[in-house]
Amino acid sequence: MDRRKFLGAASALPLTAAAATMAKAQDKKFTIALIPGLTTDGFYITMNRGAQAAADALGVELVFQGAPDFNPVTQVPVLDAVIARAPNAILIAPTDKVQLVEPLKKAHDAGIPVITVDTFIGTGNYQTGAGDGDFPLSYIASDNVLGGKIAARALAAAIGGTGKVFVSNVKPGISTTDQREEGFKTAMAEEFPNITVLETQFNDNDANKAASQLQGVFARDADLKGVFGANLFSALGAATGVQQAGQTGTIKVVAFDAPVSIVDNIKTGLVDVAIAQHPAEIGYFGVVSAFAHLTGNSIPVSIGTGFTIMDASNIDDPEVAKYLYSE
Ligand code: T6T
Repeated sequence: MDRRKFLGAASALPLTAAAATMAKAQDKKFTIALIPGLTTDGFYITMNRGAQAAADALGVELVFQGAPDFNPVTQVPVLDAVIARAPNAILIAPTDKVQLVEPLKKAHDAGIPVITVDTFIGTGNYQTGAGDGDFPLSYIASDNVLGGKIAARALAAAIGGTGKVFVSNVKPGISTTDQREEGFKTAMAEEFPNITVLETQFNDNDANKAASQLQGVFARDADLKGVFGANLFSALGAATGVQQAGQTGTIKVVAFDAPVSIVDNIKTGLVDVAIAQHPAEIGYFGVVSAFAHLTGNSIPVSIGTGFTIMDASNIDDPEVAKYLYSE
């Protein structure tokens, strides 16, 4: 065979294989389930929007099914119901690192590929052969340790590098918010020796509880300078607490997440900085990754998505505002 013919034959092979895979993929309409941490959170609503965009582009049926609160007790029955319907793949934001391992193992044992989005189970290092929770194919999310460090630096700048602050957080056991707190405390300890981080307040994802906890901390430490709200409800609640205590602009607020209401909070000076995640991107790449796997392609074991930092100087810029979450 001359060289030209040989090259032609070699390049024809993968093309034929790819065409066959695509034809097969088109014959069969895949169903991919997306199970959020909870259904009524702008973060997951935006993730679903991104997932739907990818599903439309790929001709996939996307099912968004979740619980009304961020809790393994309500998420596991939803997961069981989804497994019973035998989708081709499951994308899930597990609400607890440990408590979702066994329930998700059932999906894996039933031959349903699992990809976790936003949060992880076990250590989050998948496909290593180590631990009970390494079976998901991929983890697609923000770098939450880095996000916590960004929050620490923003809060330190807002309070002039000295004084008392605390973290308003959801509850221990959630990979994302645990990592944000870890990143925040690491950066504070390493980079800001004149800042004291008071005890973390856990609010169970209840903004009202976060608001009263803020007031409780302020009642005990009247020289409180700032708070880091480690997710949407913690941040909104902490900001409300600051407002109710009449401390707008005096107690500085750095918020993780970017619901639409954060715009007003930034403009009135109640919130100094909001760290927006890119949930639409997480959903989009979740569906693309599941589809790639289902059509015989290998996929990365982790995909990191970025942040957009919002403050009074840029919040009116459409290139920034486009990262506000849907409602
Ligand atoms: O911060 C997000 C998400 O990343 C986290 O895992 C849980 O809380 C949110 O959904 C915001 O409410």
